[in-house]
Amino acid sequence: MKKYSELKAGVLGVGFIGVAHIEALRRIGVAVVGVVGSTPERARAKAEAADLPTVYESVEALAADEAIDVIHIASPNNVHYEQVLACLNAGKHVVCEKPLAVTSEQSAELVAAARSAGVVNAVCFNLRFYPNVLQAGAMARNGKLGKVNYITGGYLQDWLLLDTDWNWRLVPEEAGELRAVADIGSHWLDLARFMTGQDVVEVMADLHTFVPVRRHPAGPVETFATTSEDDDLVEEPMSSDDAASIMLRFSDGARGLVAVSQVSAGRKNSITFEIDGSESSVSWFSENPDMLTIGHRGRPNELMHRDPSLADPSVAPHIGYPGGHVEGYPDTFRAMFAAVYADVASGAPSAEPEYPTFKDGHDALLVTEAVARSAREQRWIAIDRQGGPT
Ligand code: SOE
Repeated sequence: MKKYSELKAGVLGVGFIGVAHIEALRRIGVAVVGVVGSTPERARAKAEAADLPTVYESVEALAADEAIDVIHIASPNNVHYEQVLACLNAGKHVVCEKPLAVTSEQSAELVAAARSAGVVNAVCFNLRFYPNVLQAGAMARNGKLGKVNYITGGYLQDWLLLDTDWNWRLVPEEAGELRAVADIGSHWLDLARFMTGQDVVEVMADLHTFVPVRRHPAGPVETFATTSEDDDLVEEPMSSDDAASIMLRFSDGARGLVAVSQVSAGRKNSITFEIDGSESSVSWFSENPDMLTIGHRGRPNELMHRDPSLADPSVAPHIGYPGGHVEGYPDTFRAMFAAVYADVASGAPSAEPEYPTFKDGHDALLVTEAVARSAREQRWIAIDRQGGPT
């Protein structure tokens, strides 16, 4: 059993999310010894500005460093598959940002490859680790709400509202065909499945492109950054989903409804859910993450503070601070990586990992592919889980 302080990590991708990984790893005491960027020049510039560790020239060079135990992949979606394989083949434990790959064929192969390599494998559905998401899930799965009937909510942002907003996520060759649904809808769909313990079995989806033409600079624009009107802007016709409305059917009979949008003015990173049971409900809003509303029919509703002394016993160990010391988005990475590195420190995945694995990443791709097909064919589409990795 190693101590976290004896473990070494490398990070692929030094954009918004890559730096969030580095910060969280430093908080749990894991040394980040190397990074790789889209180009060595960009990585060196970012490393200089953000006090990042050594820049490696390539993924292969980072994977070849025998001192590194774990590699985090926070690069654009289109290179996840090849980078995960390179790291698995080098015997590394792997934490990959969602989506795990751009197709479920690729993700099925990565599930099998991680299993045969016997290494810890995680997909960064970090939003599960908001303490009140963990609490809501414990209540739903433990019968505290009665039978779970209806799950609703949304994931709304506005950073792609303007026609001058730009990012690699808008480029199908880098991000894949689905955009808002793959980027943030996948988080909400994973939360619904995780909290209820029910798989999504059928979907009916309507996707829409509200910004048909965008104007962007020639070079890359970092996530959540804005483009100046003074740049030399290039016009680009768009076809990926700015927003989506998705109806859901779950494996134990529950129904659901989710709104996904990256063009909702004023919604910066707004996740909401309500889980309605036959006896009670829970509802939550990510921009006020410490509070969980518990709804009742025959008695007053309750407003519960995130508080390790009040939380379900399965939740308390993942809470970092006492009640009232608000925990937010960055803390979800810390809590998730603490769970992942407990397995890394033991040398292998536990029988029931407390974090989302490649299997969860594969399931997310099966669901989002069904969403894309439903929107194309304008009908309910069932998710086929036969024949895939078990
Ligand atoms: C951009 O939409 C983004 O950075 C997503 O890619 C992340 O997964 C989400 O957690 C925050 O917003």
